[in-house]
Amino acid sequence: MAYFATALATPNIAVVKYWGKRDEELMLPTNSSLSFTMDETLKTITEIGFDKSLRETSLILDGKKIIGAELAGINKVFSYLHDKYDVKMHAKITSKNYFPTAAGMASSASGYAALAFAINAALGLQLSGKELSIIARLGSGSASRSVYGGFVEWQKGTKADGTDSFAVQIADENHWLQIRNVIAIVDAKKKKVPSRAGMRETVATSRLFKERMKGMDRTLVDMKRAVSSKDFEGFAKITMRESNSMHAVMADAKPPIVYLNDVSIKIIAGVEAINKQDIVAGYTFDAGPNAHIYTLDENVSGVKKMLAGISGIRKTIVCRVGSGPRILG
Ligand code: 2P0
Repeated sequence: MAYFATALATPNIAVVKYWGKRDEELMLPTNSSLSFTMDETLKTITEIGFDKSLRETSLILDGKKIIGAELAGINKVFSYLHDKYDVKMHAKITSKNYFPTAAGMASSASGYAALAFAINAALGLQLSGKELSIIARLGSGSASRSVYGGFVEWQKGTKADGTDSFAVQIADENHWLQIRNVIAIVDAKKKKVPSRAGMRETVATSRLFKERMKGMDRTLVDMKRAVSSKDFEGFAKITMRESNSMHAVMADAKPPIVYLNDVSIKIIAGVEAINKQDIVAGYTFDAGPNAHIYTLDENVSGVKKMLAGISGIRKTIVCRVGSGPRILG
C-alpha cells in the first residue's frame, strides 16, 4: 500500500526578523517574528510517496539526491511523525524549487511548508494549522510561517518542548491588497555564513543582541498595529529599523557576520532618497545581500526606476502577498 500527495508552498519574507535560537534541536526562537507569505512567483512543489516496503526516507531536491547531514531536517520531521502519530513508513520525497534563475534566495521555508502539507495529505492526518506549523518548524524555523498565506506571526512560545512555538495568521492575503515586495537580486560572490551558524555565533557573542531582545515585544506590537490599520508609513519605518537592528547584531558578533554588500548599501541609500518627501518604500534584508523592498502598487514603478540607477543588480522580481500552501494532487 502506498500513499501519495503533491503540495505547493511559497517563501515568506519577515518584517520582524527571527535571528537567534533558544533551542537548536527543536528550532525554538529567542523572539517572535512576523512575515508576509509571497505569491507563487517563487514556489516549491513537493511530491511524497509513503510505502511500507521502503527501508529509508529519501529526498531528491532539484534533481539531486540529498545525503548525510543535509537530511537532518527531514529526519527530525520523520522522527516527530513516528513519535507523535505512530507513522512507521518511510517515504520518497521529490522537491523542486521554481525560483527565477539566479534568484539566490533561501528555499527552506517553502520547502518544509510544502513537505508538511504533502505529508498531511498523503497520510490523511487532518492536522491543524498549528500542527503543520510545528512540523515545518522542525525542518527550518522560518518554514513555520509559510504554512499560512497573508501576514503571519511565529509565536516564540516559552515551553521547553516547543508545543507553544508555532505560527498564527494575523491577516489574510486580501487584507492589504496593495502591498508589493520588489526583490532586487544582487550579485553575490562571497560564500555566506549559513543562517544557522550565524544565529549561533550572534547569540553567543553579541552584547548588542541582548539589547535587541529587550525591544522585540514592543516592535511586534507596533508592527501588528501598523499592518492592521494599513499604516504604510509606520509599517515601512519599523521594517527598515528591524532589518538594520538584525544586521547590527550580526556585525556585533565575533567574528563579525556581514551579509550586506556595497550594492545593498546603495539600495538602502536609494530607498532613503525616494522616501525624502513621503515614505513610499521600506527595505529589508535577510542573510544575504538581496533587497526586499516593500511598497504599495502605485509606487512599484518608482522603486524600480530607483533600482535601475544602481549597478550590480542582476534582476528585479515583484511579488504580491500569497494565499499559502495548497495540495495539487
Ligand atoms: C527570518 N531568516 O525571519 C530570518 C531573517 C534570515 C534572516 O529565518 O536555522 O532558514 O533553518 O531555522 O529559518 C533564515 O533562517 O534558519 C531566516 P533555520 P532559517 O526569515
